[in-house]
Amino acid sequence: MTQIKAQFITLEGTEGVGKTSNLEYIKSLLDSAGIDYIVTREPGGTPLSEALRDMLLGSQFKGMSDDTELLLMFAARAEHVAKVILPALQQGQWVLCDRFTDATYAYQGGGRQLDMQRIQILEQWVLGDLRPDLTLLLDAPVEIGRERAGKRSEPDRFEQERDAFFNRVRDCYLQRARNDSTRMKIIDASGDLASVQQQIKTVFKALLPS
Ligand code: Z5A
Repeated sequence: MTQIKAQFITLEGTEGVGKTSNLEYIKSLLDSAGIDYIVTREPGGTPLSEALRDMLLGSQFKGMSDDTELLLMFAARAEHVAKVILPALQQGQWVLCDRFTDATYAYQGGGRQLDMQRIQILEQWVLGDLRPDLTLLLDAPVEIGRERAGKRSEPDRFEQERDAFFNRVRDCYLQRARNDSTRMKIIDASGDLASVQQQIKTVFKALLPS
């Protein structure tokens, strides 16, 4: 079997597009290929980052400023990268991460309309040269994702935003994917799970050792 360097793979998309559901499918593809990997998420992935996640998503600090939100996202990421992501990649383990910095560009940049240059500065500071090798952008109209997510649980601090916010988030994701099409693959997530998984399988076929 050809050995390839440990890959850093991220999943992105607006709420309810099916990241969690398809993560299970991706795990099954990696398992079948005998790949050693870890699964993690953002914000979160370490005890400190999970505590920050609770602050960011919960209702306790509902009125936090947009800058605070941005800085907390990167504080959580700094800890996650240092304690989990880099050590795993250095040991040859693949990393499968539910959301990463593209989410900051999309939500804090697109959604909250914060200055993209500030995000770039923080990205450079916190990540240095680290970038995902592959990002799957699960894309579906905002109404479809909201309808799917709505069937599930109490809305978090982001899920309480209006459709205009999520449409800016989606537009930003799509723009980034068009500008970086080698790394970011757009998956049409509006159809049934089987059709989404078929597209994911095609992307992974090109990546996994044969
Ligand atoms: N955030 C941020 O602002 N800045 C950042 O830098 C980062 C994050 C990293 C937490 O994300 C929030 O943090 C997020 C952005 C912000 N807020 N929002 N919105 P999260 O990933 O934990 O939360 P989420 O985006 O809301 O994820 P989710 O609701 O768990 O959605 P999902 O994982 O994409 O969907 P799912 O749970 O797999 O599926 C939802 C339902 O749809 C479920 O019942 C499935 O069975 C069903 N489903 C899934 N796919 C299909 C298809 N194809 N057909 C039919 N039904 C389906």
